[in-house]
Amino acid sequence: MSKLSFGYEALDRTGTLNVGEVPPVPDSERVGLKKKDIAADHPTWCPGCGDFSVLAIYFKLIEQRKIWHENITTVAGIGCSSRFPYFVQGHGVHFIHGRALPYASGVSLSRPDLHVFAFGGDGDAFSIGGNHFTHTARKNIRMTYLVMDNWVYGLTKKQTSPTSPLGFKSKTDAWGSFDRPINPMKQAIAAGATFVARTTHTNPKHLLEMMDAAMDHKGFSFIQCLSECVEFYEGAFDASNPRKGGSFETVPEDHDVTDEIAAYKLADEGFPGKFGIYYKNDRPSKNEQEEALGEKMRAKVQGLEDWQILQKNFDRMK
Ligand SMILES: Cc1ncc(C[n+]2csc(CCOP(=O)(O)OP(=O)(O)O)c2C)c(N)n1
Ligand code: SF4
Ligand SMILES: [Mg+2]
Repeated sequence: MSKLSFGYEALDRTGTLNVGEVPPVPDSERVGLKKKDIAADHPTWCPGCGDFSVLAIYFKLIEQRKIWHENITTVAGIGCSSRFPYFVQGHGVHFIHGRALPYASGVSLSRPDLHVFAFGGDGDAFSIGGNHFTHTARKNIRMTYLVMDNWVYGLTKKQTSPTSPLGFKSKTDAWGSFDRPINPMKQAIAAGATFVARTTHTNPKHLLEMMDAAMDHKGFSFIQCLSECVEFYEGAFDASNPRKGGSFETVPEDHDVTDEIAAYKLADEGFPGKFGIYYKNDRPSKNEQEEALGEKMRAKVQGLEDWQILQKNFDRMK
């Protein structure tokens, strides 16, 4: 299949359709994009890094959910894990350290037709980006935020992160960390995230299941994904990996995902804990509420474009 004779492939990659080419095939006839269509740069991660699995599963999800190039929206902060958007052929942003969520919020609120995926690490999410995490969760802005938690700062070569366990020896805590680690699951529930799930890079099937369920959620969906840093924290998650003698247990079938207290209890279990959806509720998202407000305003001033309504409001403030 040559690129020139099949307009839609050219359209997907360049966003333009050249004169003389056949028009794009309708959405219903498109097939899911394969890895070869979505992979961009070769990942620069160390061989064996857990982040590779997350990328592979993101590709699978894109294929399975038939997300076309023009709708792929991948946002990240700074860190090894945050290099993610470079490796995906689609719209992507490698933004400021800790600031992936404000950027993703803007995209989500202004483009209701897209599902935004934000990716990052434990440092990016809970250290420098901790405040943004709290506010994006409480505002329930529609997106999926997957944190590749490796319990360390990988990119900057081994500093203590907010999820590093007590006693962890690093370049910032040569004698072992004294600081009580945060628990991302409790943090997400307490902040008001409406979908909170836990998975691991060593179980790709489960990871795909969680990402798929998160994408169906209509508010802020958070996934903590254990992702081993083989360079600076090798073996951190062995106790959760049956291939390393550990145990992988899913959330019990009778767990009520709408019960916040039950979710905290699950989150309070010692490592390796349980994997799956801990918490989920249907509180309206900011997106839905802003959309409803917009409709109400438009109904009051029929015939005006959105920018004209805004202009009128500004004029009134003068
Ligand atoms: C404002 C700012 N402060 C500090 C840094 C240095 N820095 C880059 S990545 C990083 C931590 C990354 O850790 P994490 O988010 O856990 O990602 P990982 O590399 O482990 O995937 C830090 C402190 C920076 N780039 N910008
Ligand atoms: S330093 Fe760690 S987190 Fe970064 S690419 Fe290497 S293994 Fe992955
Ligand atoms: Mg990290």
